[in-house]
Amino acid sequence: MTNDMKNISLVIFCSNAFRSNAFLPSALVSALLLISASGCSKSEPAAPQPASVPAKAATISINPATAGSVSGVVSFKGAVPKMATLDMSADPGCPPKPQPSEAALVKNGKLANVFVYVKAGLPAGSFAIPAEPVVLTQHGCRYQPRVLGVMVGQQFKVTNTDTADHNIHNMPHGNPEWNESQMPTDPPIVKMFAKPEMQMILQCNQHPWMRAYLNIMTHPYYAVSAEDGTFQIANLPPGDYTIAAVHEKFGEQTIQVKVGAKEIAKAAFTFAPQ
Ligand SMILES: [Cu+2]
Repeated sequence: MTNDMKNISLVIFCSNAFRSNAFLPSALVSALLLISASGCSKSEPAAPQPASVPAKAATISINPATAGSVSGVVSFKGAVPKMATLDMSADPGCPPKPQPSEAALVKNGKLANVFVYVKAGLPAGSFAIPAEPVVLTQHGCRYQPRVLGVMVGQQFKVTNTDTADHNIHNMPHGNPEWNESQMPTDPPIVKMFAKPEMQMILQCNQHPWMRAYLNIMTHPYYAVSAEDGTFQIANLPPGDYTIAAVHEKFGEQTIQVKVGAKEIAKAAFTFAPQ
């Protein structure tokens, strides 16, 4: 029996979790099933774990000769919410002076930390999963970055560069929940997600002000607005798209854009106090 045949037989006995998931493209499901199968039978020799789902799982190739992009800025109009001050001084491993909250970062009328993504319009199929992990760092007793995205099946790595102990705890709506402490000398915590999910909250049980928002995507077409409100979503096949922008306090907005071949389509969002 070849290794592939063994994996297939293991899938039949071991894994039901991914088969019925309508969100997942079939090729990606196959890759996830193989990963799942390799760890579910003690009688089988341990297969080497791939660093990520191999690129061959992708069924959609983007033609660089026609790919376009969406570029824009997120503005904020109205009274800027007052930033709370965070007192971290109870933990000697955290900054001793009061720190500003990051819940609403407005500068010169532009809003940062808005997750902008393609909500509809992409061709059916699966997209290549980056081999590099998405990294969330605990630094200065904050999550850096506060808002981020990762693809289904991509590695998500959590590191601790502080002298403080942290405890990362996710609040999922469909993926498994975990709650793990991480000492300063501990190796990175590495996770992978099987289901798409928006705005999954990550928090620290040691430091209640620590919070991050993780968006688990089936495609790579997303960005987070920078301090000046700008964002860019590149390498898009030409088409008509619904672009959404979501902020932890100010909700979600959508707009329609048309991306022509080699074109940079403009997109603008304006949020206001709620
Ligand atoms: Cu912490």
